[in-house]
Amino acid sequence: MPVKQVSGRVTLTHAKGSSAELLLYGATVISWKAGTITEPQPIERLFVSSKSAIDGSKPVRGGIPVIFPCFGPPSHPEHMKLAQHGFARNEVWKFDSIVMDNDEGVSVRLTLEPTAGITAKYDKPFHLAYIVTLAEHQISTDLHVTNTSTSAAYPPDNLEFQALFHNYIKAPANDVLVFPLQSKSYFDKTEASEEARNKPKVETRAGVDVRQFTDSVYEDAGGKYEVTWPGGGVEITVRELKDVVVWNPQQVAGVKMGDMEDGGWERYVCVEPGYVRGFAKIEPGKTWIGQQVISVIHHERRINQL
Ligand code: TA6
Repeated sequence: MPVKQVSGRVTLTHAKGSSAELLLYGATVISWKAGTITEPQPIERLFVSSKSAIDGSKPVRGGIPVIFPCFGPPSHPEHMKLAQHGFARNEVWKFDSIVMDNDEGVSVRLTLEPTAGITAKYDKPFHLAYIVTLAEHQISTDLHVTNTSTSAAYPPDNLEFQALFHNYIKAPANDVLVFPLQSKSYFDKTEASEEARNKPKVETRAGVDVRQFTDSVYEDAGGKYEVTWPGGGVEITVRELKDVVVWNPQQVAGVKMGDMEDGGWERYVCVEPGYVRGFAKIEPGKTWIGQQVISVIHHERRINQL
């Protein structure tokens, strides 16, 4: 049964053995298992903390949380009643349809529309559709944001938002390299002062490691990333998601997170494609689509050793 729905969970199974599982809560992918050409046995590719809530009581600490309409603490006037990272990751989405179900891939569509709870803190008209597609060696997630305003006012009733896929990639964190980010401009959120956090830096490393507490927001980062470690890795390619965040709390910040399993920071790196510097804007009736494709890397690629 390539698509199964059981009590708020959707499971996708590909004919070649890969699988994915997502919660209707937050449309959060909580598992993606895939093998490689040389090692075809599917293995878990995402990290979910064993202390994470997955009962809908709070956002999942792991998997692929969907971030909308704001990234981080809200800064846009229309977002000021929202929690960090917006509401998409902690609302229950509707299962809309099976989009594809063949040897090429298994794909499902979830939707989210304003509820009374959302409208109480965010009164802009919107429609979200989230399409998750599983293939033999890759998973893709597409977020469609539609401005459903029917206003003919001038200036137009634009929808202004940020969006990001908060990927927790399962990896030996201290052996990870993320590239190519060299020469890209980034903002270092680990800096102590707000002034320093808002001052752009330039990445000098060919491969970015997360052996220290890392929380870097790369702007206009190129849209194709490799996350590698000895013996493994994934590649992420995107559409419309011009920025990318690299985050690992290490122990210094990880121990302060109540839902982070002991030493969890050693077992993942977050590489998060998004539109998070500035705001995407769509006019009434228009739709914006942000897409990522995460593919397993079949043959080890290491641009430099640690
Ligand atoms: O994407 C990195 C980040 O913004 C970090 O600053 C850290 O806050 C992380 O997200 C997790 O945020 P959360 O709200 O899920 O605890």
